Amino acid sequence: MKITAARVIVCCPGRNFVTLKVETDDGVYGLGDATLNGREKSVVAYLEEHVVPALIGRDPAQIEDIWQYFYRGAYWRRGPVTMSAIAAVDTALWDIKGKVAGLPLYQLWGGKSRNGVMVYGHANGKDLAETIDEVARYIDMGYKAIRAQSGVPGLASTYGVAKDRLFYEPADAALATENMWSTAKYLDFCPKLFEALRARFGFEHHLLHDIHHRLTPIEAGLLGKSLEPYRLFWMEDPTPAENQEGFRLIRQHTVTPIAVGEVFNTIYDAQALITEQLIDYIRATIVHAGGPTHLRRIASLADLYHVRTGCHGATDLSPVCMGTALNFDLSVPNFGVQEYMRHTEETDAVFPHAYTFERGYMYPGDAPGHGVDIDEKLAAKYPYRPASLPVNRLEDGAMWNW
Ligand code: EZ4
Ligand code: CO
Repeated sequence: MKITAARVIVCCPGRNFVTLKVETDDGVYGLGDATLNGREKSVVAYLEEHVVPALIGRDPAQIEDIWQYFYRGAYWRRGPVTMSAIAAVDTALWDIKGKVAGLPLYQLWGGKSRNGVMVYGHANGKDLAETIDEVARYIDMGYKAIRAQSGVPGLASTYGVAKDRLFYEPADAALATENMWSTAKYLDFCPKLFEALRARFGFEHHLLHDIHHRLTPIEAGLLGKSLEPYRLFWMEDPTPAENQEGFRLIRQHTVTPIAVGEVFNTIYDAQALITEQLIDYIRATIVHAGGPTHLRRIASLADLYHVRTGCHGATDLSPVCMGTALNFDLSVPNFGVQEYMRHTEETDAVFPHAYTFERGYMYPGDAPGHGVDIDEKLAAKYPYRPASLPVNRLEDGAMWNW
């Protein structure tokens, strides 16, 4: 069997997606997600200029060798653009292997370690009262785990508060929107939010919260400590993780569990965090961390240190990524939870998929491969639209982390 063609498909059914389609001489094809929010075209160029020409003629069954070829062989290792491109190839090759075998990917990865994949949804509101109502709505929809984000009094806007009820898309303008941030206002408000949520709903549901890289380690220690009575499932990205040692300081001060890694692209980004048990959940996912081949390696390392998986699953990760992640989640022994932000109807129509949601759990389905396809005719009706993630400034105008 040989790879005869590989094409990059860019479409925007509500938001931009980059998809790699790898075709073979016996008619089987595989799909991989290559979407990098706000930087889509750089991955398209990397794939088209540097990856696709080297793929043609290779045996698609040689997944590990092809992964190593594009990782080691590039000389310039790692980075989100390179690793998203490698992930797309890797995902497409696993998809082909599954289709050839007639098996869903979780079967190739050792079978089911659980019956279903617990997912968390995003409840968010412009203020405390609206956020409480939204959490109630997610409980009604059957979710067992719910992330709560709220507008902060005194801040015009913040991360995680959607304009639309069920869908959240932060990449809103061709040139980045500027937001304003105040750590003091946030630290004052955040514990009040979770106090109110536990007072109203009790402790039956898992509650999660995303800090989105906005605190210093010592501030994160303080917040984690003040949230302890409300027993969060996790606090996410308390501080930027380039400095992995910074998490030692957070750990000295709080037992609120920590999840990190949605922006990671290799195992080295999490090496100290995992081996020193500085985090509880690793959020790296298929598309930005080198595909299933590399993510499974990260999960194996994490398993040695009691770190569980909590794959990123925002709307900018395409259904192809979601279907692959669900196969990974079902099979991996140290799974924790899977993020699930619903895609729009337009996106779901462009990417017909086997996965389903039922009472707080998701199931990848039993279609061979990852179980997600693309309707190319429909995709062509939604051309690419430039969109960037926002940036953040402090009240004095200094740049901050968004
Ligand atoms: O801001 O995926 O936990 N989820 C998140 C996301 C990220 C976006 C960035 O593209 O932090 O909402
Ligand atoms: Co996040």
